[in-house]
Amino acid sequence: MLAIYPTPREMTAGEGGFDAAEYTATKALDASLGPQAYRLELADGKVNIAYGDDDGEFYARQTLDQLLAQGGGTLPNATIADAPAIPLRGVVEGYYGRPWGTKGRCSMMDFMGKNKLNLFVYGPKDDPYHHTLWREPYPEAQRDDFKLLLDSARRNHIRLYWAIHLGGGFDAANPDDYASLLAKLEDMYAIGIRNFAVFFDDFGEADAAAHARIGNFAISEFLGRHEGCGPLMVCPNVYWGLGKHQYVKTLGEQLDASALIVWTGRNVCTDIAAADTAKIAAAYRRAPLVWWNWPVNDYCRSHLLIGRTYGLEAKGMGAFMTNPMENCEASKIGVFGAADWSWNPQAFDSVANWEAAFKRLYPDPEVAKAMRVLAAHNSDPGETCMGYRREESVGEWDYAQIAEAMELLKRKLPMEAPQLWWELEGWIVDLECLAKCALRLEELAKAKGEMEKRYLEGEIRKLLVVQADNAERHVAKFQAATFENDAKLVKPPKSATFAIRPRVEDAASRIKTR
Ligand code: LTM
Repeated sequence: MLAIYPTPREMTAGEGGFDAAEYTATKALDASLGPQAYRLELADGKVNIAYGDDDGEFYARQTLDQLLAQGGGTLPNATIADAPAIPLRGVVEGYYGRPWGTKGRCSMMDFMGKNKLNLFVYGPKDDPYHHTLWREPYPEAQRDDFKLLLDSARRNHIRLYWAIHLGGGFDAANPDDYASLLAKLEDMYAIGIRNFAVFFDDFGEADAAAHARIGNFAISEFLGRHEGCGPLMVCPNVYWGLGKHQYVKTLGEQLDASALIVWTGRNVCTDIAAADTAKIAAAYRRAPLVWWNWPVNDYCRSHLLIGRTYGLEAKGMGAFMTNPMENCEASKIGVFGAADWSWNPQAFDSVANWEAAFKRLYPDPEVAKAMRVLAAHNSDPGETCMGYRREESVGEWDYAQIAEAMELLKRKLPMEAPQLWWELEGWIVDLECLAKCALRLEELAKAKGEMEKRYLEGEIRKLLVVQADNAERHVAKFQAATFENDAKLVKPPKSATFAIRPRVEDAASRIKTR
């Protein structure tokens, strides 16, 4: 069975295959295929690649690499005709919290390239030069970092947008602020940025006329006067809802038609329904750029969100991007889902995609299996002001198997995936403690003798101490790795909050107080 991700639009596999070490390849541009499209024909020792443009050629290579990687030395006889359903699709680093850093971003862009995502929006809320210090140029070291990002984006056929956050910090009546805006855009252009976004979310007043004026100014006075710039992206101040808000209507009317306008859905964190998209498109007077607030966890920072991707309808979207967690490596599970879904929503199989994510991301099968166990119990944001819930701890589970899986991750991740271990240690140890507590509680329920009961209660108390120490260590580690303002918001890790944790906590609290 061929397993290509993202799932190709058309794929026919014939009988048999041929030696992958000895094939001859031809490559030809065929503009009739259209942008980002490609056609791969593999038959009897020959590989023919036709591509609609450079992106299509790049995507054909990604598919061929996957075929080579999984064929065990053989390439199948097969034909693949492929192109994305959503032309612009990717990731927005747009959360509150510890920014990913250049290494994380470059690693994410390599992953995105392999998975045929072509949009990366740089807008971490806690980068001061993006937001509070928007007037200031980046210090030298960070300017060099942008050059690395641009290289990575180029290699991976990704459009890198740099966003400036002007909400609450721009006086639309002050000519000096327009001059400062031009100076900052000019400076970022000199670094090599060609795609610009202006954000107004969460800060400042909902003044649509002012926001349209600022956007139109950036378009006419900057983008229109500089070579090679892509369309302006605007994140409004009211960026959710069904288009009834006067701010949204005015922005739709007054912002230049070339601009992309962000929308998060009927709520800030929500599934995306086509009927809702149609409503906002009418108000925006254009198809929205969907900013999907999943798997971002900045509003529920005790939670790790590595569940499956579901709840999306593509119809009417102009473009799509997922807003991930501050945990860059762990977010790749969600990004893998977003990539597959946005390339071919019709064929998207949410469960199969999620299962495949572990195999693709973690080459050690034992680690892949254990990560699947961790993910089964870490996907629901819990009760929050956003009201967004996700399935968690579905079906039956086995506490011994959970504890064993977490022990395996503790043993293997520090060597095999140190960055992932750095991010996840807190949740792994927490789930291990919960599972071990649950096992002890089961034993306690069956225990007859007083001695045995006291012993088991003691063991549970010890586990609760390990769990509390783990939480403290996690908070200290995350606080040390972020900015002062953000450090106050770091929360202890909590695994399995939907089903397992409440049961264990309830029973354990009775023991604790005895
Ligand atoms: O969603 C948008 C447009 N803005 C912010 C994000 O920065 C934040 O990550 C998410 C989730 O909390 N919510 C927002 O309102």
